[in-house]
Amino acid sequence: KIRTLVFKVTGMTCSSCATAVESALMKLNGVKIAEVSPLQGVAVVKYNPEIITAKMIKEVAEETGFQVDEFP
Ligand code: 9UX
Repeated sequence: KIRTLVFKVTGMTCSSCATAVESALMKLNGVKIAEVSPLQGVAVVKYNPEIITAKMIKEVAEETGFQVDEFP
């Protein structure tokens, strides 16, 4: 079962930023798809919650230097 989460990503100013976040997320076991829009400051992540948690996704995404928050 795949779950889709939308995160708010604060601080991206160019498309390379978005690519960096996407690459970091796509390396994760359990993440199927990560699409990041630098203009909207949004990351859409499709993942398997039996393999990885939303918190882990947030923490890895933040290692790229941006603040990442789950939309409530
Ligand atoms: Mo984007 Mo570049 O926000 O160092 S500015 S990757």
